[in-house]
Amino acid sequence: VSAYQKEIALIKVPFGLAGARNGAELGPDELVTAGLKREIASLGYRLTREVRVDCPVQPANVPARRLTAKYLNEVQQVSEKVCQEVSSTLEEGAFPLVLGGDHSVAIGTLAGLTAHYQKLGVIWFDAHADLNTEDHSLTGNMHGMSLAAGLGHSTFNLSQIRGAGSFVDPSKLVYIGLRDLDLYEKKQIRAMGIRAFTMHDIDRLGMKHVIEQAIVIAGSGTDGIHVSFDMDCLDPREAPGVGTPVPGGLSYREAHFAMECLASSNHVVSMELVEVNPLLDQNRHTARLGVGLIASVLGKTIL
Ligand code: Z70
Ligand code: MN
Ligand code: MN
Ligand code: MN
Repeated sequence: VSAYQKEIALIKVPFGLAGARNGAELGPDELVTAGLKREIASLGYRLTREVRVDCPVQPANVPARRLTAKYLNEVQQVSEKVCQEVSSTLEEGAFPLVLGGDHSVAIGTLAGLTAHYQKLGVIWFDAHADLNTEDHSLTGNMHGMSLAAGLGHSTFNLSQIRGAGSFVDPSKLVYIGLRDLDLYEKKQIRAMGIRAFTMHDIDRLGMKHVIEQAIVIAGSGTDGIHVSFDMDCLDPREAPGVGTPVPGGLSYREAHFAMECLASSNHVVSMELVEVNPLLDQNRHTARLGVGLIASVLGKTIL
């Protein structure tokens, strides 16, 4: 975040229909209750916009047949609204902070960001690659398809969202924290040559090297870096309140250090934090970690 940019918009997206289970729709309120707005204010930001995107909730009758992309219409509706809010925020010169919701909210965020930035860098913190298409997904859950939509691989993609810009450039995309990939996703990462720092790479190289490389890849020759942070990148022993916990994840310290490095890079232009699930959490612990990570990206330092 650049020092002069001290205006921020809070875009809450209580949408959970594209996730693996109920509860992600409660994420935005949980993060606010955990003290997010206090942190933002004490860092000296002016909250210029605070919106709660109107999101469809679980209909009475759940789709019976197995769909290739469940709740596609709902995801499309939400994506358009998020796109609009992110676009307006950027037009006003403020920093968009998007709170999920499941990770399908990233489709709208990317749509709004690409409308404003010609060359967007993206760092995607996640246990998962979210690269499935409607034809390849084994679950039909669209939170596992958000980057495929951003890159233009899936049938439902950014080009179907009113106001969206062009697709994300795969050479400016970096993954951090991967450890649970479907076969198709592995093939895609290799075929597209996407820079992916898996948990293996973090163990081998250390987070310092990994985040420095990620900032170079996503930050040089781009208009800025979007941080898309899926809370399931963290180890579930520390962050149990997520829809799809996968063992062997990032420690809070590693993730927190990465956020501090991102802040001092001055390249971050937006952030979203998704997949906080209060129903699976203990004592709001996961949301509190989320607030700490956001505060660090926004410039909070220990000393
Ligand atoms: C799996 C799928 C996923 C998040 C789980 C899981 C995807 N690859 N994404 N949790 N955030 O269903 O496509
Ligand atoms: Mn994800
Ligand atoms: Mn994930
Ligand atoms: Mn630079």
